[in-house]
Amino acid sequence: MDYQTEFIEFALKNNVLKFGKFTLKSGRQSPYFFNAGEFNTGATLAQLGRFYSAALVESGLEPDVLFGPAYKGIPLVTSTAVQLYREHDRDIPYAFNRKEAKDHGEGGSMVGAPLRGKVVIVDDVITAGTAIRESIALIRAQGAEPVGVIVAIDRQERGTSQKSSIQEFVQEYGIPVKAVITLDKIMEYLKKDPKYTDVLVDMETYRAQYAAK
Ligand code: OMP
Repeated sequence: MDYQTEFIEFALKNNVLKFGKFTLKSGRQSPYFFNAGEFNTGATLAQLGRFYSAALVESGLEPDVLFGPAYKGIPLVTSTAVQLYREHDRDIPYAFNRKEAKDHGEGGSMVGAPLRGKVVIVDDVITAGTAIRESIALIRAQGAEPVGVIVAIDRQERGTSQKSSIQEFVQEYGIPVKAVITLDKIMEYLKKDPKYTDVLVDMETYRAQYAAK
């Protein structure tokens, strides 16, 4: 089994990938939702880090530092760093931000390794791309260079044009985005199991309405 199929099964089993009615940050009504926050045990987080680290290695990116945007990116970047070391023998410093800048103690809004050199962002989902643009600005403000983004899922939805938000992002910034899985891959998987027949109808409708061309 390829690691993407393995990841879909893992996400379904842990109720991270869910079907129903969900309102997205963009306001779109989606028949599915991917909630990385549901990877909330030691075992699932360790496994999740394995998928992210596999995607990072496959991307060919060679970061000096990994960055996980608050809040959901924090456990993701941590487990990715751990598994990069354990599974791939690569010990890479990591950092994350606070949502509220601290004005006492060590101060500032960054925690962990200093952001310098080439930085790869580790995040959960890109839909419209708002969150990821904030991370780019944050990294540049520290004088470092964002060189790539690893996310769990590419929903392949239109941004402001006919292209997907990820395609728009890549074009605008020249920074590659690697997703462990895509909407196409999820649908391909669902097609193989009759129990998802109804879900697939809703997914097709949604894709017809919002998918990138
Ligand atoms: P954008 O800022 O529009 O790219 O949305 C990304 C954010 O949407 C993620 O960081 C999540 O908080 C949330 N999200 C999910 O977690 N899973 C989904 O399947 C869809 C969304 C979303 O609201 O679009």
